[in-house]
Amino acid sequence: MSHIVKNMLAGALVALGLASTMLASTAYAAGQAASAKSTGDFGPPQGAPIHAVLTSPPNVPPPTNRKYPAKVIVELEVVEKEMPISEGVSYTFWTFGGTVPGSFIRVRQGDTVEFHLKNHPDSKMPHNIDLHGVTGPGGGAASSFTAPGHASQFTFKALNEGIYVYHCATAPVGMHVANGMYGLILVEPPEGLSKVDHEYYVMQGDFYTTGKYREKGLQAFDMEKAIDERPTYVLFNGAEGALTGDKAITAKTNETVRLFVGNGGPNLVSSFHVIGAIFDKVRFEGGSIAQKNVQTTLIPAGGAAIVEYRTKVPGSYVLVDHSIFRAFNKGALAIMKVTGPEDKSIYSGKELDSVYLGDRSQPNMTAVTTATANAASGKLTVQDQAQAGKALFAGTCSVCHQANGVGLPGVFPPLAKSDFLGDIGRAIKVVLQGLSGKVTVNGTAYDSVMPPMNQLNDDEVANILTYVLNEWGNPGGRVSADDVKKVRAAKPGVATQAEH
Ligand code: HEC
Ligand SMILES: [Cu+2]
Repeated sequence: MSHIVKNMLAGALVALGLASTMLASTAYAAGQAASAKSTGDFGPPQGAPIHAVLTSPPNVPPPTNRKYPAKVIVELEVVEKEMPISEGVSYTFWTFGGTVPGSFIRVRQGDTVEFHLKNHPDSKMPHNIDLHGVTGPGGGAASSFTAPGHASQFTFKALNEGIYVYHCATAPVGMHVANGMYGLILVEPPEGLSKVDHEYYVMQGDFYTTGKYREKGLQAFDMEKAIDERPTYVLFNGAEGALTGDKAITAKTNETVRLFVGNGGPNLVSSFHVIGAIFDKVRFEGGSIAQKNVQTTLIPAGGAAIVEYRTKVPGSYVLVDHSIFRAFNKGALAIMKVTGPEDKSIYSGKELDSVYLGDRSQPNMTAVTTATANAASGKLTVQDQAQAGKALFAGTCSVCHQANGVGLPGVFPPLAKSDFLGDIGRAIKVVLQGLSGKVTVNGTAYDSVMPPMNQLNDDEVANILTYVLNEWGNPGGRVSADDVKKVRAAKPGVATQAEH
């Protein structure tokens, strides 16, 4: 064998090795395989122009089911509107299509997209759009600057398949994004995505209000908090409870679920996790490589991922940003409710919603909205307060004192028929400052620790205690937000029993 032939053979072997590695990685990620095979489909648009179906979150438009590139017309309107950000709390959002996140757009790789951006006549601000799926300066931003009552148009070819964020890029850009101006556009690979039973649209964002978390009323944007990256709320789909209780996303057991998860920011990176599920497949960063068996996936601000898993056992699966204070104290919590038969070989336990869901374990918290509205119009009743308090007690206090208020022997004293509750001022103090050391409740001694719960607002403490006073055979009575305010403002003495 000549030298040359030997070298050629070696070269061929190396090439073969490479080929088999490629094969292995192709098999590893089916989606990747498909897109690696396809050379794209970038010919001129065929057929009559198609009007894109846009959907509001958490819905996703149906697959394009197209085998050829088309001209697709997208019409999106910017609307500035006041909407609830939490129960009894509202915020003036700036939206693409009237929702936060904005309408979901779905096209096919190779499509020529004719984009029409309208800005509603009632808008106060000019807006534009930067689509990360666009190849071209500013992602369309410069061509789409639109004053209130105007419309603009630009055209782009969807060159790269994947899931992309779009957002407003009008100065001050951070403020436009913080007000909810972002959404997702899916550019399907030419062969489409694999068939699944459910597709949902979930997008995280951080919000900055002048008032505290859950402080009632219309809240203004706080530029200073935004610059300091100190969000008041971290939310999925623009509001607390947007995807919990009777608004939870749903599936049956043994179904495939695909989540398009975006992060609008403006500031935070999301550690996206579903409690109780393992992602079978994640197209992290929205890219074409699929990672398997993922517990938590990072979603950068201005980024997105495609997450897929198969549901196996019924129950409530909690979607969180695993930077966990954001989930339990800033609102970054959503629920996927899976129904169907149990499979004891996979999971045998009973369902304990309240452990992870807190006050979101209920169908809704409209009682809080009602109490807030009635307080604002001066018509707040004891019943309103008790109903709102009941909703807040669940998960906040019930974890220890139990849903029926009886506590746990030797550890958590009862709130049901508690003789300790005779002194309302002291009860308020216990909630705001916590309690430790020996206390005697109904003749039984406890020597344990209750953490302070001063993250609760005045109206929340008032409503919780009003609920407690009027429940479980307790004597009744009423605590006002003003009572709580006074105790909070007073010198922080310790809530000992000796004061009694
Ligand atoms: C993490 C567990 C825990 C949570 C949550 C909790 N408590 Fe307590 N609570 C305790 C413990 C423990 C004591 C007794 C402390 C001691 O032994 O000094 C106590 C004592 C009290 C007392 C005085 C004793 C009594 O039984 O009347 C009141 C009133 C009270 N809690 C109300 C509340 C309210 C209202 C909430 C919800 C806002 C709440 N607690 C949340 C653990 C908790
Ligand atoms: Cu804008």
